[in-house]
Amino acid sequence: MSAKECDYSLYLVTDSTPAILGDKDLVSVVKSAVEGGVTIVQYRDKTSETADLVRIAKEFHEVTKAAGVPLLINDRVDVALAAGVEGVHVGQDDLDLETARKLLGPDAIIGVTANSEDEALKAAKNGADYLGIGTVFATPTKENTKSIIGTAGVQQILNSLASAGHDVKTVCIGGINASNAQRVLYQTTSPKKKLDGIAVVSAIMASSYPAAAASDLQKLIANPPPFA
Ligand code: TZP
Ligand code: MG
Repeated sequence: MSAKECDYSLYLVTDSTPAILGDKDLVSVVKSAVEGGVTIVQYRDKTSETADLVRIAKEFHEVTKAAGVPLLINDRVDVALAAGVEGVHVGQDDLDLETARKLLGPDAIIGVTANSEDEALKAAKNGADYLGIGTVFATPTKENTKSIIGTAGVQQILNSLASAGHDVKTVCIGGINASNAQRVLYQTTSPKKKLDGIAVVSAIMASSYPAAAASDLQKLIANPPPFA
């Protein structure tokens, strides 16, 4: 399976802040999460210096590569290139998708944050491999988010992507954990399109048992929700 055809079902976004990571070792948490069943990892770090970002990205990559799990870098195309990882995730205020694609090439995985139908349609049209849709629920992990769109907002975005004929992959993010993951998947699904996965930060990064947290989430995702 090429990196492009990757499994988005359980998408881990890392967080190195003490409020979430506690005194755990960052690379060990990622290793445990991958062992527990995370299928794709995004290294998100808003504070480290560039040289540290590249060094940590390379450490992550040793772990993810061995497991066949793609590694993406948040915001920083230069760091992705320097570390030789599989791709990037860019927000609406980051380097634009077209430039990121030019720099990284056709085989790179490029994801874009989408908060609205317009943002989603534009990113899909411009060749994003996947969209990170959100914020679904309010979360202390990222307080300065734009609007909270709920599961209904995610479903509306999925519907308009399907109506426009886009088969872009989709995950959603924001406040998702083991107690609501199945509901999120169920409530966002429409006859036209369903999410390819869920993205979490604190549900895994803040856990004292990241491998168990990941495998519990993976079981919930893999089993049909009991709502239907
Ligand atoms: N983008 C939208 S919400 C969010 C990001 C990076 C943080 C999600 O964190 P958590 O802990 O999974 O709610
Ligand atoms: Mg960003």
